[in-house]
Amino acid sequence: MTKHLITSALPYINGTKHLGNLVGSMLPADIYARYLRQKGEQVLFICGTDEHGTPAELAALKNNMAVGEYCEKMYQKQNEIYEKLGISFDYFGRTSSQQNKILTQHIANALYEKGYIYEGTVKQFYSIDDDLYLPDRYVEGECPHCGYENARGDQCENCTKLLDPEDLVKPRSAISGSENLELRESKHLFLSLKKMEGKLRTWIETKEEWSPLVKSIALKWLNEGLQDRCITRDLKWGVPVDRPGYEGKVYYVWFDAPIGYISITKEWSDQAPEERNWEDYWKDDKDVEYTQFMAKDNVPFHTISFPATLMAAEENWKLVDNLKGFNWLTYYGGKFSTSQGRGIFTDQALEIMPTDYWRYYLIARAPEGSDSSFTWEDFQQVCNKDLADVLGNFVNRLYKFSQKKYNGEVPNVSKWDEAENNLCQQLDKHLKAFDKHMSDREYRKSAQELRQIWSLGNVYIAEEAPWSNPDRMDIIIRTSFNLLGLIARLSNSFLPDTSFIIGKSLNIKSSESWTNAEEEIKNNKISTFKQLDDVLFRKIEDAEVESWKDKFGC
Ligand code: B3M
Ligand code: ZN
Repeated sequence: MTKHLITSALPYINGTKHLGNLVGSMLPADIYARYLRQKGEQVLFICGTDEHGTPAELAALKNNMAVGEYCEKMYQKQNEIYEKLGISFDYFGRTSSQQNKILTQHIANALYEKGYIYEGTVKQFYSIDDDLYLPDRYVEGECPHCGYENARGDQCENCTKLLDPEDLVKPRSAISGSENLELRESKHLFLSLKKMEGKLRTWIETKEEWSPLVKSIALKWLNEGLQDRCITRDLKWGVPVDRPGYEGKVYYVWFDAPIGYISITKEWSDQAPEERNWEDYWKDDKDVEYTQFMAKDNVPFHTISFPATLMAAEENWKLVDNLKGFNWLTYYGGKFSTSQGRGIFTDQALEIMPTDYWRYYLIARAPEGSDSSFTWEDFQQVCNKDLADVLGNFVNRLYKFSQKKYNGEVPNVSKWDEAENNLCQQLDKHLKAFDKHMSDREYRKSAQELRQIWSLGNVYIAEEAPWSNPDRMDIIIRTSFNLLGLIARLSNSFLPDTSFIIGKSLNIKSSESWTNAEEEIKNNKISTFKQLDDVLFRKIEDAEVESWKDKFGC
């Protein structure tokens, strides 16, 4: 049986993530994992925090903490948030683990032996006052082209010209503002990407199922010609380079982070070595289907540098099969930004509304074909219409009426009429479409089909009106409960909490799979229902929207 390996891009450790991060990786990966498990597939869903690099060091400094201590705290915090959001990782690990250190060094050494890593020198600013080599974007100064005073060492945001830090007039440290800088030359390791161009191209050309977004990013890099990359840094925090003469240097964060997918799988298997083996997933095994989820800015690392690393090591590492890339979720058309605190962070979101509202809204608006814009008004409208007016309304009507007339017992019936045949026909169409979109990882379309199915229930009960149809009352109530049981299971990957609540009330397992419309609708499997404690979905009021806009700005 084919095993499914699913990874979502590893979130940076610095700070809680915003909704844009969630919808561009973890949430769709979770929906895919849940869907496959429900279909009886064997799934391993892996993620973890990306903990190295200067941003982590600086965030720790800002918080007055040692970097290891800071990472520990943020790891716990992020882990907790994803659990609340219902993200069903099989394992959520860390790139600062011992496993990642060993594996990163191992792969780098394999590359070195095979001639894919060579030594070179790099000139870099050293800030004497900060006691730190400054990465390009942490050097600021005057742009030599337009005179803009706050140009960064990688680019001038005023005239957009690409820069090297040495180009800046009066360079200073972006961390302390100190101008006490020295340009120092130091020894580093380089990865020969150029040598891998041919192999990468051949591999990418076989990826027919990759979306145009992903494929065009990968091909653009290839067509522009690959540059060898410096894969080490003069930093203290990271995976140390275990090579004489490289004391005090670490691997670049983008070198060790994707290796984290493998080492986190090893963390998972080290927890129960008798039953689990990480190599079953990672050594080129035809029986593993590997799917990655990420936002578009991560695509080059996953289509070029990481696969090149794995291929060049010549150790039979498993490469990605399906790569699902996302555009940006914007906040009123502008950028969500962790560093500027703009937009909504996952922990704040959970204080405002429960998990399922966010999951449904985000996935219904997933930035698949193009960027998509979050607004509070849109959030209100989608939740009120789809969740409260359609799904919520169907459930409320059904329970309210049935409680009075049936007192917790779902009637058994043996005959169905024209209306039920029609319902089955329509349902069949939507079920097939839903299944297809889910297995194609087309989330907007899947959400639309799911909504159509909720709507079938709502329309059915309104049109058949059991309250004024005593002859058919039993049939209509039985059919409605059957449909609701199906809806609970279909909604499981989108609305896990709601699905669980409905399932519990009907005494069915909401994580079970489904069959076809006829079998689902024309049966007597559900026998009882328990009243729900609360309304399923409440409406979002205009006043709330106003207060959120005030609080978060827009
Ligand atoms: N941490 C960037 C990001 O969170 C980066 C992804 C690593 S995936 C190996 O967008
Ligand atoms: Zn400029």
